[in-house]
This record gives sequence, C-alpha cells and structure tokens, in this order.
Amino acid sequence: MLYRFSTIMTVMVLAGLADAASAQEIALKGITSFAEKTFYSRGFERFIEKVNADGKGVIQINYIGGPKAMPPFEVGNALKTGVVDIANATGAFYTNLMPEADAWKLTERPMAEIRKNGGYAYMAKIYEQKLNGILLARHIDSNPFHIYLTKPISKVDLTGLKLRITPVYRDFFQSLGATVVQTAPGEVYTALERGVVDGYGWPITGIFDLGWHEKTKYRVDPGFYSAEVSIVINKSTWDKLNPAQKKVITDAAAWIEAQASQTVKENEADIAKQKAAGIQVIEFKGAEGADFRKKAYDAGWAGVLKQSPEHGAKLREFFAKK
Ligand code: 173
Repeated sequence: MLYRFSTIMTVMVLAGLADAASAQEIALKGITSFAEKTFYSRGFERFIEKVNADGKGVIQINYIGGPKAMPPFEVGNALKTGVVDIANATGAFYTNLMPEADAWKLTERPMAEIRKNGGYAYMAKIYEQKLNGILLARHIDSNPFHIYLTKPISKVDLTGLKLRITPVYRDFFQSLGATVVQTAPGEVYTALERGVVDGYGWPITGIFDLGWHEKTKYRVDPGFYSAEVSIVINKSTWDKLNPAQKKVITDAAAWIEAQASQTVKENEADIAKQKAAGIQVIEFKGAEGADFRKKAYDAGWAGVLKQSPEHGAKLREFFAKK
C-alpha cells in the first residue's frame, strides 16, 4: 500500500508531539501547615523526597514551606482553589470548609481497616465535594492528644482554666468547664509566656520542636483520640496527571501511610524526653481515667454530629470501636 510522503510525515510529527507532551515533567506546589522540619511536617518532607527521587523527568514537588509562607488555617482554602497543588495538614485546620475532616481524630481503627471498611471511600466523597481534594495518605496515626498545663489539677475538671485549642479539643475541654482560645501552633509559645493561657492541647509528640517544654509544668494522662496529619492533593491537579505521574504519587503515598504506626516509637521517645525535662504527669487512673477518655469521645462525637448529623452518624460506624 502506498501512503503519500506528507501524510507519513504528519503522522510522525503528531506522534512526536504526543510523546513530548506525555514525557513532559510536571511540577506541583506543595505546602505544609506545620513548621518546616518539625515532627508533623517530617512525613510530608520524606514523601516529597521520594516523589522527587522516583519522579525525575516525570513529576516533581516544589516545597514552598510552612506557616512562614501561609497561615495554617488558610491551607485548606489554598488547596481547594488550586493556589497550591498538594498540602500537608490536619482536618482541624480546614473545618471552615469541611467540618467532617475533624472526625479523623476519632478513629479507633487503623487506616488500613478504614480503607477496607468503606470509611475512606465515604470520606473521599466529602473531600471531593467540599475541598476539591483527594486524601492521599495519613502519615500520622496512633498518636494521642494530651492536655499540657502550667498549673496542676486534681480531678477531671478544667473549671477556671484557660486553654489553647484548635477544633480538635474544643468540645471536650469546654465540656470539662475550660475557657478556650484558638491559636495556630506558632502562637502557643507566646501565649504561654505571657500567661494568656494556662495550658494547651497537643499530641504526645512535638512539644520540644517549638520550645513549649520550657513553659510546660504538667501533662495530663491518659491521652485521648488519635492525631491525624495527612497529605491531600487538589482534585483538578490530580485529574490532569497522566498514569505515570499518578503512579509516582500513589506509590509514595502508600509508602508513607504504611509507616504511620511507627509513630508509636516516637511517642515513647517524647514521653522519656518530657520526663527528663521535668514535666510532671498528672494521671487519672482506673475508673477515673476511663471516665476521662469516655468524656473525650462522647464530646468529640457530639461535636461532629452537631456540625454534620448525617455524615457524622455514618463516620461513627466506620471509625469507632464497636
Ligand atoms: O493542636 C493542634 O494544633 C492540632 O490540632 C494538631 C492536630 C494534629 C497534629 C498536631 C496538632
């Protein structure tokens, strides 16, 4: 069969263009809502290193940085609108857009199970609708929150105390009688130093990153909930990626999420470090401790259900221990 030379040339040129387009490296903008190189940014930073190593010539992430570049409570909106392509954040930082995201803190099952039991798929729809996002990997789990204080308490009662919060702690601390003030992590040190607050909520790890141990006298045990920090990608960005680019991202995401349970080792290390720093533990034991934790979960779920009755009830079935 005979083809005209010009037709053959056209086909070759078009094929060449398509090839060039699919081979073109794409660069995504990445931001974290925690200070750079601190505990809750580290998983994201390792994820970026892996993407940039595996994705040479295919996909790269330009790391813009943390709260110096953008206030943490604005990261959700920046992700939704595509100002950034990929973000490291906790659900409590974007409840303005998606109140249900704060329910991640109430999971009592590992993410592997929540991905199997339908809980992840249920949340994924809400991420798509409300955040124009896709949750790629939860790299922090098995990491309880605690109350840290500058004054002691002797019973499960926070009356008369003013505590720094985010949405994570609001309902629980208020149910125990505390007055609350919301701040970004970057403002905690100054609030403690000026005596604006008598303590703060924070997970078991990371209080040394921003120097809070200097101003912290007591930690209340037991811990409650399970801190969540995740990598989320803008859905419009995701939809533009070719299969090879998506694979680099999903492989790195699975790799980092699989390491989330290792947080437990870090928990132990920071418990020892807090002890060495002279932070005293106020421990509610036995029935009192169980009551403290029950109150935390009851207040937490009541808060989620109030914000989002229908989704809240479903999420409780997927997330809570039966
Ligand atoms: O206390 C906080 O700022 C907060 O909500 C949080 C959530 C997850 C990890 C670390 C902090």
